[in-house]
Amino acid sequence: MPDDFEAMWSELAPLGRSAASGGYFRQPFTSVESELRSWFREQCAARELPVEADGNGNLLAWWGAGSDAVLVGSHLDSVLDGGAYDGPLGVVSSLAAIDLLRSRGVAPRRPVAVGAFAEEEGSRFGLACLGSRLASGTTTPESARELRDRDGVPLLDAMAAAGVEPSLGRADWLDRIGCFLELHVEQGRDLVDRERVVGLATEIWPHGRYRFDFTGDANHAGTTRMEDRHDPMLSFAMTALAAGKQARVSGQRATFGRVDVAPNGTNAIPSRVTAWLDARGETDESLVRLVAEIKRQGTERSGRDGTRLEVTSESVSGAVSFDPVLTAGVRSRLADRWGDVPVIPTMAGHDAGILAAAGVPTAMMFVRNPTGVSHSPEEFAEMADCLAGVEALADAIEGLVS
Ligand code: HGY
Ligand code: MN
Ligand code: MN
Repeated sequence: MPDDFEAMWSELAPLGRSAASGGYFRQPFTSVESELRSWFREQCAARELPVEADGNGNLLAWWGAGSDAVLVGSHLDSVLDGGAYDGPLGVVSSLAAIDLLRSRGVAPRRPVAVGAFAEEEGSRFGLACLGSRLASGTTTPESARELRDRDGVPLLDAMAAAGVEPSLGRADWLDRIGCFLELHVEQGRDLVDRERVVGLATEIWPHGRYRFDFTGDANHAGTTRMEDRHDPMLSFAMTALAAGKQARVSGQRATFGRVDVAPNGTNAIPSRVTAWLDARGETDESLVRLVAEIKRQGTERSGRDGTRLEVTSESVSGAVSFDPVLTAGVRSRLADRWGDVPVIPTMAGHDAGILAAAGVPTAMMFVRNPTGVSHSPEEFAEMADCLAGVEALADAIEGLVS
């Protein structure tokens, strides 16, 4: 008898959990992530689901073989100090949904695949959805080979060290996928405000990551007169304030969540501040406008500070609309048990967005999160809601394979 949802969830609970914060550090190709991958393989073995590794770090477990498969699943990695649910909820729910379908006696007419995608958060190599980008050909192997983590470890070395045999590039499993349905914890309070347990997604907002390099002149913190300084920290600080204000007034999102300061000493004016902007906009045009305005204000301030600013787009993902036919089909399938399921946009990126942009008919299902918090230890879903999500996912899959 394979483990049920609650048993699987409690097995995962200690893996990568920080005793200090209660949050998770499940960075790709680390020893803890290897444990997660082994756990996934063991669970699939217990269900007699053969697992395929694609050389990009992604794992796919197959219930049935052939083409036109219904792909479900999500990712096992987390942001730095993240929650337990973002990612693993979709993977664990998919395995539990297969158990439920088997107990219902469903004999699928199409294969069902459960995916566990690599480096969805971009928390180690900086590029979100790295596994699905490589598998879909959205990112080239050549550019991925250039990726390094914060300690300078190249992606391929990290993969090899984790026992993942790298063979980067478009995956042939993509040609065997008919559609993708990713279940995810909600990362806002839409469902809780509506008192609904499950929802579906309409679209993903365009979003991107931009590196802001501010350079100035290192000097003594005591002996350098204030008017003689070229302090890149001041240029950055003003740019961060401008980003917050611009996003607020235009109804978009802008966040500087990561900063690297050189030489990072208390008694020296920094020579360089590198900060990463995560920006998201309602449309492709509004995202471009937002980033351009932040850059303009940062450049203007740098001019006044006698510092220099260089902005590099590290990744930009355009607007994604989920497949309306697939979404409507899932919605009508869910209507019997779940009523009129809300369909809501999301400002978060997902592997579902990458595969949708690559032409795979894709839909997303959300499970209520009472805190509305995500990318933080506070992220949460009630066990009863998780189990309801499993049932809804099983209902949706059953509709697609019957
Ligand atoms: O950052 C994101 O939007 C996603 O959660 N990976
Ligand atoms: Mn996330
Ligand atoms: Mn996620």
